[in-house]
Amino acid sequence: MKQSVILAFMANTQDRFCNYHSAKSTYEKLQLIQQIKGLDGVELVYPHDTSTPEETSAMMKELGLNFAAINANIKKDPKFHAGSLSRPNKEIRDEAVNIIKRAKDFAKAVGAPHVTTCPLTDGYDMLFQIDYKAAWRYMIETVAEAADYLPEIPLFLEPKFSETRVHCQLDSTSKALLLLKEVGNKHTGVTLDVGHSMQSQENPAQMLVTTLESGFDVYIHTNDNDTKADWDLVGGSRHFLNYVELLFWAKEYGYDKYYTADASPRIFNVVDFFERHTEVSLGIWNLVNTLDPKKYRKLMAEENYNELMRLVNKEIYRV
Ligand SMILES: [Mn+2]
Repeated sequence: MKQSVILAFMANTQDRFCNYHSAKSTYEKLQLIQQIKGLDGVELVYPHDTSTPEETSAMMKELGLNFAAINANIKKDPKFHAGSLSRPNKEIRDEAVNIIKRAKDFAKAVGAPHVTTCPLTDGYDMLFQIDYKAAWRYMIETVAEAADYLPEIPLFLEPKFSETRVHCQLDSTSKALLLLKEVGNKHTGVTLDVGHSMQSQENPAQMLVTTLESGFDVYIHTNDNDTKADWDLVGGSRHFLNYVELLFWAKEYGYDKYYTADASPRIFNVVDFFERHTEVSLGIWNLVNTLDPKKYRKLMAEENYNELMRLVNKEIYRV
């Protein structure tokens, strides 16, 4: 199991009420990642965490870290606060697509495997706020253009139910999958964020399988929450069995990308917080490797639910 983390969580973050931790340079954040046991990958946000490909690569190499993904940020700039890929204004849409294209150029230059983007500002707050027809058509058009560019660097879309819009345009894994079906480019996939999926009342394991069976790739972000909001807690801290089931199916499909922690330390010590995350993630991975998938899938085929429950109690919960 390869584990990585999103660089931004190494330094100051904020919610509506508080600021947490202090600001750090990209190099200082990378140095902190190097201290965390169980991590050797980084997801960097383009363009906020990156300088030139040469400079960024040199820092990563010096610290012995690998690129898990490049995250194209199409929400932070004030011009994108009300949306980016689905906006009526073509200039804004073009600028968002351009950021994804430049992120792909950057990924190629540094040897990162793919680009992911989370269009969190696309969507709406009130009813009668946006033209759903135009927004959906624009979203297909802009994602298609971004996906067509440099296809050797695949583009992953990360859906989320809510925040920053009250209702995001890509409000579930299914909606992202539907968009990818409309776009019809095989060099695309879904960034399956465990917490986002659960906030959309999905089961992450089922959505992993559904996406892969539909012919699209998956990249996994790990964390946990209470299913009501995207709290970005340590993995398994509230939904242990969901995490076990996700890794069970990821292993069945031979998932070989990084598992990237998209978790926010807030009141916790940053290094300790991520060590508890990598520890539980690796622990669950090791646990999954003790299970016999053939046995489980045979019982599923036989609809032997009682024996499956017994096995979960005995082999997973170990009670
Ligand atoms: Mn995420």
